[in-house]
Amino acid sequence: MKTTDIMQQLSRKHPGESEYLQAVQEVLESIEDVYNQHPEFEQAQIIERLVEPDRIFTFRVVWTDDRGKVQTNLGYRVQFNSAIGPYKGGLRFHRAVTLSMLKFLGFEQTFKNALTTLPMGGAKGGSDFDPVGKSDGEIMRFCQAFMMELWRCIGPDQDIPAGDVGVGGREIGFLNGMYQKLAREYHTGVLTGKGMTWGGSILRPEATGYGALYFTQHLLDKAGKTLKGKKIAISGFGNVAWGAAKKATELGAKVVAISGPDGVCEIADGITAEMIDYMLIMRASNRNKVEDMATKFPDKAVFKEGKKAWSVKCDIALPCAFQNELALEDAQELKRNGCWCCCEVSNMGCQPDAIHYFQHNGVLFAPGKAVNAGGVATSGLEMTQNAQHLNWTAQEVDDRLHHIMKSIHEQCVMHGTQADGTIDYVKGANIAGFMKVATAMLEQGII
Ligand code: 2IT
Repeated sequence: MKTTDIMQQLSRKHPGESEYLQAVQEVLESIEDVYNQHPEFEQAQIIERLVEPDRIFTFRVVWTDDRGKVQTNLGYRVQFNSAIGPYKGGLRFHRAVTLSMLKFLGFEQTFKNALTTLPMGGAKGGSDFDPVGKSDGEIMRFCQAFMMELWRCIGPDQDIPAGDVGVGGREIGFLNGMYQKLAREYHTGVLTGKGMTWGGSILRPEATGYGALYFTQHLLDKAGKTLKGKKIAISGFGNVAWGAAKKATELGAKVVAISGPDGVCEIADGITAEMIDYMLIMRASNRNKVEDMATKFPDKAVFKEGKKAWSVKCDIALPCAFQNELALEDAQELKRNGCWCCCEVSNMGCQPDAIHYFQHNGVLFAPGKAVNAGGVATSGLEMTQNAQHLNWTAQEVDDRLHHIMKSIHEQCVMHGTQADGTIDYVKGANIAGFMKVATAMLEQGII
């Protein structure tokens, strides 16, 4: 297998699908050597099969806004790979959603889910619906209209969606209500990220951010460092940024920045518990403005319009917002300002040349599919609780999440340790995830 040949074929077949092609290229580059040591993979054409989704559903979603105007959006579910378990992955509602974006996310999800140690295949879905500025009523009507098509594609043993950007507990509630009405099935297991009174798992809302900090702890420990007293810059202020800020603060680090599409809030003395709680209100408002933090806490946060989190001096950068949010110039600015570690929490948050720069300039780097896997892992734990018809305690879920993040870190070290003793976490995560999925495909024949 040669990455360049496969990429050439793929870009001919899927012209213009830039995020998808970027995600595939990153994985192929890291696994090429290992792949070529296994002629049985080549013989079964594992790569050619693995880079294409099993199937894609696309549908029209029509709903009526508060002024009575009819709105038309596009809906998708990409069922990427089911070699190790039923399809599992989030739904993204964002105005920029395209099929290319969901294919990249579904592809990444396949390897990430393999790393969690749990039996879950990869999927992703969503819509170009823009939640910004929408009322609760509009969100509900959109979710109901979206589920009117999606329900036929999913099920607790087939495909289990969850949240992602623009989809949190409120949206999962509206989606689940409509699913039950349409399917006339009242089990709790078809979506994860549910509310605590109707089958949700304690700690699922926090899990992506908490897991990311547990992973960061292991990475720092391996490098002989700790989180205590370190300055952390976080991008975004949504669910993932919230969980990361909460756990980072609890572990003794100082969160000095959060950001949004409008700019950055610099928080010189570190974010407080009150401010972390306020992030939830900011997200629920659908205003999408981080400036609201500085308006609410004028003596603690300073808003800088148009600036990114990466302009704030820090030790550790945690991208928690969107793909490609950290460019080469940002990586260079971070390094100039003394940053020595970047754990990517968003999916494909760093551009390829930024990752390359980090890796060649002594900045510790770990990729999203390892760092953020605590979210989907805890979705897996929610599925187990649903199947058992019981709820675990916070302690039990947290212990399991800890254990899973430790195992993901170990898999990265096992497959990513280089001849000079350094650890390439990108290679480590990609090879570990790939080997599991490829072996499962091989053992199940040509299908
Ligand atoms: O990117 C992700 O891993 C998620 N959005 C969570 C998916 C899930 O099924 O919990």
